[in-house]
Amino acid sequence: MSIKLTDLKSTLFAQLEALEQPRDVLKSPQLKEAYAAIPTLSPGERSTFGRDLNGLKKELMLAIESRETLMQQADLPPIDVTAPWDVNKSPASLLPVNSGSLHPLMKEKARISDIFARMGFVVEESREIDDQLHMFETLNFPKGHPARDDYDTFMTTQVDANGEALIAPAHTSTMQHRMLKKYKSNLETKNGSIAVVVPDRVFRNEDLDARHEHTFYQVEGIFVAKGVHAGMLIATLKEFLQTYYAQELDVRVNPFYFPFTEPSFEFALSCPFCEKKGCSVCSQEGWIELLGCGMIHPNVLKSAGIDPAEYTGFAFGCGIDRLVMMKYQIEDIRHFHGGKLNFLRQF
Ligand code: FA5
Repeated sequence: MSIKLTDLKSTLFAQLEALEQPRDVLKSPQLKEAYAAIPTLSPGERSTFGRDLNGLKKELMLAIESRETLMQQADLPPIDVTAPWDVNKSPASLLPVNSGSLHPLMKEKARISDIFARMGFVVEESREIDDQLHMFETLNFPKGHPARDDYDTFMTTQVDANGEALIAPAHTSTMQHRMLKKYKSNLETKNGSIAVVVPDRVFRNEDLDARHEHTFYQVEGIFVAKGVHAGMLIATLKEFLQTYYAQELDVRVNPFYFPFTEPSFEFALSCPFCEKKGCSVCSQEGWIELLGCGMIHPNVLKSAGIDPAEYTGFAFGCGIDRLVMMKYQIEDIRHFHGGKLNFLRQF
């Protein structure tokens, strides 16, 4: 018996390592030769050699399969250990990949900014922590003013240079003073004006319901020039709202009070959920308040160094969440931050 199985094994495993297709090792001439030798052996040798050769082939098959598995894995992308798993499946599998989308409020914020930009307004950002000087004092709310209570918000333990707690702004009007100062030099140019909108996030210590969130979005508008009057304010807002909703609207303008505007107004839109009959979304009023506005108070202009005898202006602060609720007939503002994919996927 001239074929030694230990030598054959080394030869076959060396061939396997070198081959691109592991299964081609089964066509090895040395293996064929070993099988061909079986009938030539004596009956005693035949059964031992045949059994050992079959054992060697089994080992070879296992080695082929493990090399094939390794080769397949080398083609796979690396495992992302942060990927989300669907643990409700057994065994757990990767969740299907759905490309995400912008949150509906962010999409609408971009649309709103776009409309105002086309109307000639500059778009600026607000901030998520501010001081009481900008939130109140420069807006004509002196210390202890009772209207401060309407803007109750979250406070930090950190204090500013005056020893006052920093706060999460309750309205985008916190940017008015900064914007008036930043764009004041525009007024000196011929037909110059300040025209700015600030769409951003605000925070309130609020009793939550279908219309009230603790974190929501507003868009602040500021326009200052010579000879600006309330008719311009109402026309600008109507133009914006009709462009946004792409239709004629049923709007109600009521006198209101804000310390930083005089006169002040409140704009409401007829409730799309009950056609003015009254329902839980509009608190049985038939109208939904969308925004507050008015002619900028002379003290606010003065504190930014603008002479109110020469310039007048209007300002408004509109709830973006409410605008979007009206547009898509969303009956509860809390859906926006509820994190439900079924809700978000509709947009
Ligand atoms: C203000 O915040 C004033 N800064 C608006 C303003 C700006 C007046 C400039 C004059 C000049 P008010 O608190 O009414 O006003 O809020 C304005 C709008 O924000 C409301 O009309 C409403 O649409 C929205 N809003 C107010 N509170 C909430 C809340 N908790 N959840 C959702 N939206 C709200």
